[in-house]
Amino acid sequence: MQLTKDQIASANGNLNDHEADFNYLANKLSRSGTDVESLVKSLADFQVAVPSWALGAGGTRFGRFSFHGEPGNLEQKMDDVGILHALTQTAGAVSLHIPWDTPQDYAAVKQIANRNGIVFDAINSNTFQDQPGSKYSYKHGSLANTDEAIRAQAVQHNQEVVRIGEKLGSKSLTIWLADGTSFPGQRSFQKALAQTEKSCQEIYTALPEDWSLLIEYKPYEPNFYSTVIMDWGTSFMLANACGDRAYTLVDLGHHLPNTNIEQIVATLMAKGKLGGFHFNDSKYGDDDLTVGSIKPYALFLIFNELVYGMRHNPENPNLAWMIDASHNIKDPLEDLIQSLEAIQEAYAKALLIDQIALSEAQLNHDVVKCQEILQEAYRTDVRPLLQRARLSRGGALSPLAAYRSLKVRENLIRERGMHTVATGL
Ligand code: LRH
Ligand code: MN
Repeated sequence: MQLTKDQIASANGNLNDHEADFNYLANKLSRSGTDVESLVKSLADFQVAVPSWALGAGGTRFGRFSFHGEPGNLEQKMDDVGILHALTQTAGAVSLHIPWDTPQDYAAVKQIANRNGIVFDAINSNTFQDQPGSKYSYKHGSLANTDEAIRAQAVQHNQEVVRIGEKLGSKSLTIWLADGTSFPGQRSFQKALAQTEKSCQEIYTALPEDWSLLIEYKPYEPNFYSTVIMDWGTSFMLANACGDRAYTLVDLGHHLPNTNIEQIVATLMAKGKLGGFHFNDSKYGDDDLTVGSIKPYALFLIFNELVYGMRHNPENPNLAWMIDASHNIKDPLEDLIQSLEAIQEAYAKALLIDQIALSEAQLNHDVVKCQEILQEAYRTDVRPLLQRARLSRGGALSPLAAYRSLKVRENLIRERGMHTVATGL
């Protein structure tokens, strides 16, 4: 299924209300010196990669409730990303996970990507599950395993994933390791870290010169006592041990409760080692919930550091913006539409922060004014700006309303049937 610009324009209907809301906001923002046109362009240019593993219903060990009309293969997943991009005009990339999404027909997959205006962002390896026919098991770890042959198998898998990514045009490899322990005494922390560092260096040195390595950290799950790459500091250390094109990837759900993630972001950008994000939200653990559904203010504060960093840390690379979510009860496409909207909203509000006034208030230790400057931006309803950015690229005034009025899910079920199951989590 594909959505045409005409279908979306008809779903948009009359734009008078949008015009009125936009003009009111644009006048208000222009009065305080905001360049509204360039802000709208920044939003329109901001593209987020959709995770290929989150286009079907997710689940937990307690159960999985199917969502009908799921994509049954990579080609259908690409079509679904195309639908998201047609509606939101901000989902112009996909992040694949191997072997869940190993292309069978590269030409067909690339043709669908081109047709939908989608590029291939970071590609993900998987050494947290055993593959049918694989010689060794990753039950006791992969890149950190005590057994050299198992580490070699895991390094080889990562190199194979890079070769797949090269054929598609990806330029970065994301490594997330489940490696760790569930009981004290189960492993030597130092040996596990040393072996992980050596394995990452082997993968890094085999990377094509124009590729980067993104090292994702996580404090726990599926191991519940220790994880080798447990926090930003360990990932940062490993990235430095690898080289200039190795960076830390921040998954918002991979932090212990009340962690100050915006400070981690500022620290990594200051050191030029922030490589990218997995956006989601969480209340307790790695809940992989809709972005901005639990802690929207925290997301805003993170984007404040990102906007500052993008202006003051030229040594930091262009960031890989990706979503990493799991949809246990919502329609996956509606959930992703909400996440894309929340990311755009946080970015727009952060762009409204008067950074000069903020620096001055910080210098004067005017703590109250610092908060007022942040919250003035946060309290601004920026949705007319997001709408304008989408409309400027032929997108939907309200992607969710258009998704429903165009009966996309019903059409997908008619095309694919009730029982297709998407690969992934
Ligand atoms: C681990 C993780 C990682 C992916 C997986 C699907 O929790 O965030 O990014 O490989 O989810
Ligand atoms: Mn992740």
